[in-house]
Amino acid sequence: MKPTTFAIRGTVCFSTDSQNLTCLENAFIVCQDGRTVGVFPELPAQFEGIPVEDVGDQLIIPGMNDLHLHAPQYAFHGMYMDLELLEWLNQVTFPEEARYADLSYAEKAYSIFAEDLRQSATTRASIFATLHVEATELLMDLMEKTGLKTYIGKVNMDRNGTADLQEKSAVVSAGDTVRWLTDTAGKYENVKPILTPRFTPSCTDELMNALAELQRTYRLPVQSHLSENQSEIAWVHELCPNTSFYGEAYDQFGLFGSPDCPAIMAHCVYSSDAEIALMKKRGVFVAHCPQSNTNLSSGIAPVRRYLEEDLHIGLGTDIAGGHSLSMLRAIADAIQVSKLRWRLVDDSLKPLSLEEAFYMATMGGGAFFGKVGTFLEDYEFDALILDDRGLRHPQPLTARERLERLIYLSDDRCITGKYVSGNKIF
Ligand code: XAN
Repeated sequence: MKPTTFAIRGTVCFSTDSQNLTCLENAFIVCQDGRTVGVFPELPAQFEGIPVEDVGDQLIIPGMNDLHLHAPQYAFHGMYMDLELLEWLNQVTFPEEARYADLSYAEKAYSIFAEDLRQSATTRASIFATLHVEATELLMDLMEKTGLKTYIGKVNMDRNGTADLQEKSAVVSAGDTVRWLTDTAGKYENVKPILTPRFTPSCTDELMNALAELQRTYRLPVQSHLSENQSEIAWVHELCPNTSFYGEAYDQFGLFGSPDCPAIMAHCVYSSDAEIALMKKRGVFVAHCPQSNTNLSSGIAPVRRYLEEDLHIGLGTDIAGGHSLSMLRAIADAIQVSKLRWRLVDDSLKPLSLEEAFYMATMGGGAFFGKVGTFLEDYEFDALILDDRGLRHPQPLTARERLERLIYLSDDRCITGKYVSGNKIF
């Protein structure tokens, strides 16, 4: 039987809020029933005799929460990076996603995705599938087996797709969504459904109305895209002349979330003051995707502003606008693009610190999943064990320095252990 109470001993680093990182050497983290009891310099007397995994000098950090990625696009990650969003969708993304009508292709591609995500730094994720019900269910089955905690969405899109990637009507799209929700209800421990209208240009008003009804019936969270690219924003303005900003195109149907059942909106590169105010009111989670925004030449989101305004904010790899599945890489990317924005766009918004970007990848995004993303008491115990012995250095480094180097230099081979909700993944 799995022990329900155990401790891990090593060098522990975690955020306590968006500004502060705690690092403790030779510390014990005690986990009970999947949750953190606390981090201690010595094992407290009441826990004497529990199993202790001593990881020596290795770092123990909270698991990474990827707020935005597309599983079907993993098949072309690292390719076709020289287009902007709308051309990239039509020429590359939609043709690839159409292939998931073929379950044998879906099985091959999704098996690679699920295994690579299992071995990555990600412990929780919110994932787009495609519009296909069967392939989405297959992805859910595969992700369930990884032990990672994920939200997965069957995509809705009934306009502006391609001949082989578009649902026939709003009625068909909503009907397929109900079939998907019914098929998968109560089936999984680790996987939950999330409503996924692709973005406003992909969904008719009739479909948005039908999804809003499903959202209310099933109390589902929502994920979509928002204010990513200037041509996209101009298009939404044409499609929805009754709205004054993009976010309203979701909100008018009740699909912009609410504080008790929030929506994740990916990108938010060009959100106006009014859009930011509404995001705050509705408790929207911003999924900042710096690598994708660079690859698709979309722009640089004003993340410092979102932090200052106290919006919920996390990071997304946005596979395959983003080319790397690594959330550690996403932390470094977020810091780097914030420096370029500061120098080239707006010198009033200071660049992100390591503390802030690490917080976004762990606690910031983790809040979407519950009490997740840190080692404070009663948070779910999601952890990574990181071995940096391969990153040689002539003199001893502080724990914070070692963490920073791992963020900038490590790859999956440095991840020697991974826990989700107290369960050992590897
Ligand atoms: N808008 C999108 N943006 C993006 O980065 N990736 C997508 O697949 C997509 N669909 C709509």
